[in-house]
Amino acid sequence: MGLQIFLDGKFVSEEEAKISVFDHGLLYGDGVFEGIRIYNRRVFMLDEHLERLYGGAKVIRLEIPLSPEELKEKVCETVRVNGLDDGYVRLVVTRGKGDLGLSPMKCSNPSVFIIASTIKIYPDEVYREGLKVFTVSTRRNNPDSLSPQIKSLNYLNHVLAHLEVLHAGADEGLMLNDQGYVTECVVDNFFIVEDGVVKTPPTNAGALAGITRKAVFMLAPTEGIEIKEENLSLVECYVSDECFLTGTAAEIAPITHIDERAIGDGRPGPITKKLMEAFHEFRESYGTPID
Ligand code: PXG
Repeated sequence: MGLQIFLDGKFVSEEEAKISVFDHGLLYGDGVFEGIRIYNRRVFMLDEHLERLYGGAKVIRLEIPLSPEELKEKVCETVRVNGLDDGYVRLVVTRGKGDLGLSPMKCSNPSVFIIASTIKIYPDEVYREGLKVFTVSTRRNNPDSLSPQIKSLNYLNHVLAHLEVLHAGADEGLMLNDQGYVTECVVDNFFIVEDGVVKTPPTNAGALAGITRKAVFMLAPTEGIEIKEENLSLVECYVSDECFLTGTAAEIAPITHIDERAIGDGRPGPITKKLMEAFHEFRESYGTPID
């Protein structure tokens, strides 16, 4: 049996899960989304994901037709219906069907769909050996043009960056802002370790307020590790002691090379490993049980 997809109030098969060609999510990338992990029959940090989703929707004046409580239940139900103990949920709210003009006011019914599936994760060796990252020439959206805080369906900035990463044969990309400071990776947040202190760019430098990033901010103090937000230059990253990235799909993964420079001794560092271990315990127990 194929996937059961929640679409606008009911569960339908993959074949039946269709959206109109007049949906402004498709015509203009007008909508918001979340990617969420399921660990051990729990939806990991679901409240935090919903807070970000409703926040982004508010900014673009998109009224989600379900309350956060209702949506929470629908996410859990979609996971249950698909019989998943571990997996990945894609939650999407589009502006809905309108006419060919830009106006969202002509779209009266936003669409909500939820896909619960499995996830292709990096092979184990990535976590043992680390990733190679390449600085892309595509700059992160200027927050005055499109706030990186809105996890919108408009991902061309990242698609362009990802094409560069593929061309370079790297694992992930590093994106700079208009001032030349590091913001984040293409679909992950970015961290360095300098003299025992974990540092990551502030969200107002152009980084998404990632949920896994937030988990690192929760875990670091309990591990006795100092963590702070700071603008980072590329040079500072090249000479840092350790680097890692965080994201829903990647979790916490070590970065061992940036632009062909080995970070530290070119091996995953001790603080990165400590945080990875802490995260492994955290992910199993933290979250909303699906039943
Ligand atoms: N930055 C950007 C720009 C992202 O899109 C993250 C950071 C990490 O945030 P979380 O909340 O996941 O810790 C993201 C994550 C995927 C996928 O399949 C992930 C994202 C977007 C598209 C696909 O992993 N966003």
